[in-house]
Amino acid sequence: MRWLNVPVAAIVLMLAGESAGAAETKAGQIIYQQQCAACHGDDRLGRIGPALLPENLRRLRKKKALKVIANGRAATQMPGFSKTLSAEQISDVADYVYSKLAAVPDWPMEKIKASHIVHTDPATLPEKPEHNADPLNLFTVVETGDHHITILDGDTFEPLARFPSRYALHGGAKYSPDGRYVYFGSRDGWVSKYDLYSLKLVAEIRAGINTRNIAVSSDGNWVMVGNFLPHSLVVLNAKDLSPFRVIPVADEDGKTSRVSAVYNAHPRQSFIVALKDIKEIWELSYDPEAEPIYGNFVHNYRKGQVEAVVVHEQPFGIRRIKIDDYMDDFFFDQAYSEVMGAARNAKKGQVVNLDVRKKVADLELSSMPHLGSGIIFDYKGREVMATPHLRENSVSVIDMETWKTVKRIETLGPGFFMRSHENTNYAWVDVFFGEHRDAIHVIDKRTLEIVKTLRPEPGKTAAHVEFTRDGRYALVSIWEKDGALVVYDAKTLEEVKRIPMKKPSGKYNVYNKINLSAGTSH
Ligand code: DHE
Repeated sequence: MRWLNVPVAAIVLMLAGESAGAAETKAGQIIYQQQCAACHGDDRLGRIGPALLPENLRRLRKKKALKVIANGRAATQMPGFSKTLSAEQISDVADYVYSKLAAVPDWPMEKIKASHIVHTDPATLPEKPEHNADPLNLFTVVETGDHHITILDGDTFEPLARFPSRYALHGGAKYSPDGRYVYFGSRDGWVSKYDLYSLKLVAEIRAGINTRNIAVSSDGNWVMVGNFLPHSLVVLNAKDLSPFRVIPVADEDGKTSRVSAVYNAHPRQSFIVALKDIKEIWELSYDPEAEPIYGNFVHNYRKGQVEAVVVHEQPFGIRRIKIDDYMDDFFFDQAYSEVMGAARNAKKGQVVNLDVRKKVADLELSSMPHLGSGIIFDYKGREVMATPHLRENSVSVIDMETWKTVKRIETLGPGFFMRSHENTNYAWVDVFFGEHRDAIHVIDKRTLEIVKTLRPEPGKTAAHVEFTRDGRYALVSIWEKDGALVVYDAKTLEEVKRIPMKKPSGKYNVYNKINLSAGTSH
């Protein structure tokens, strides 16, 4: 092993008594402090570069990380280190950044406040759109290939704007109720707000170290951020993203938990939160008329003790719903009174009624699908929910009254996303994994049969479909670094146009989202 400008005595001292693996991690730590800390932070929590923690790097295979350290990352400020570091040293740095921190890092209010950036004073924003496109038929396209966003005109399919995003956005882009603003969450905890009238970035803030997803309230006043690291929810003022409250996530015994996901339950005027490590679902109301919540607990997390029982004033008092099992994520019925969900590894799903606040049925779901993927539609006069599975070659169609599975539609492989629209008879589902990952099945909602399998670019992953506001066109991603959006006529299933994009992971139509189309995610 070669060393970089490090006194031998220091190394000997550091490595004394360490196992081989730990020694490499230590060696990596030293190189990290010299070469990487300036951009990624002394504590690995990120600075101008992203956070380098195993939780944040879960989507990046170690082999790929080695390549990035050696060769840099195109279109970013990440340089390559192959000329400065040996292969062994690069491997040591990778070992270090994939090693867990000794303690769950904190990200308190002061740090959140210090990260706040207002790019454009909200008071200076125009009253009308400064472009000629239909503001409700825009698509926000997240391009994870080079971490950019494209705003696409949904009538002409021409890009209106393209700008850099924070590193690794995940989850759907969320709109203000009038569709004017779009909000993004990154896995690194950054939340960004963009104005679709002036095509300008409004504000950004880092609300966590490793964030799960964000939700926007139906009154347009709040953004709720659910974090993996630290174990917290963070409420932001939607206007300029200034922080309003940090809510630690813990049960009555002080056991803390990661947030699996947070969603806005629009008719309830509340946020519903799924938790990964506590058997509870939380409801936090922002309804100004909501009753105060009694009997919540204040914890001293460091001591693991309950210190007081308090009344939580609204907004955002915590209403706890105890459940039988953990809930990794869930899906709402159209009325938002019931949620269907499951733990990732559970044998059965569960249906929980949010009004009676308990489980009301078991669900024939052997494992939870990738959420944000299910759709609702009418099948023979019954409301059904359909979703692909991450580990099974099928789409489950479930009756939302009896909670029984109506049909399992066999597919060519496990899928990630399913989409439809009120104005089409078809539902589209991708085959994200395996040799048929280039395939998209088109299912007839009236017969639950696959009527066509499209292969937009043979050999290249095809995924994530979203419709134009009128449902006439379906946009499919070619999920490759040099990928594309392929526009299909939703009736003839013929290709209409191809727009080059850098791994367009998801696309979100303003109208369909703000009108809560049953064919898409909200
Ligand atoms: Fe996602 C949405 C969870 C891996 C791309 N994903 C979501 C949501 C959740 C979730 C809870 C809904 C949040 C929302 O929209 O507000 N995703 C998970 C996982 O638990 C999982 C399996 C593992 C993980 O790493 O977290 C996972 N997701 C992925 C990917 O590997 C994908 C394909 C690529 C990526 O960017 O990481 C991916 N997830 C997406 C996308 C959405 C999403 C594009 C939004 C879908 C939509 O149309 O709304």
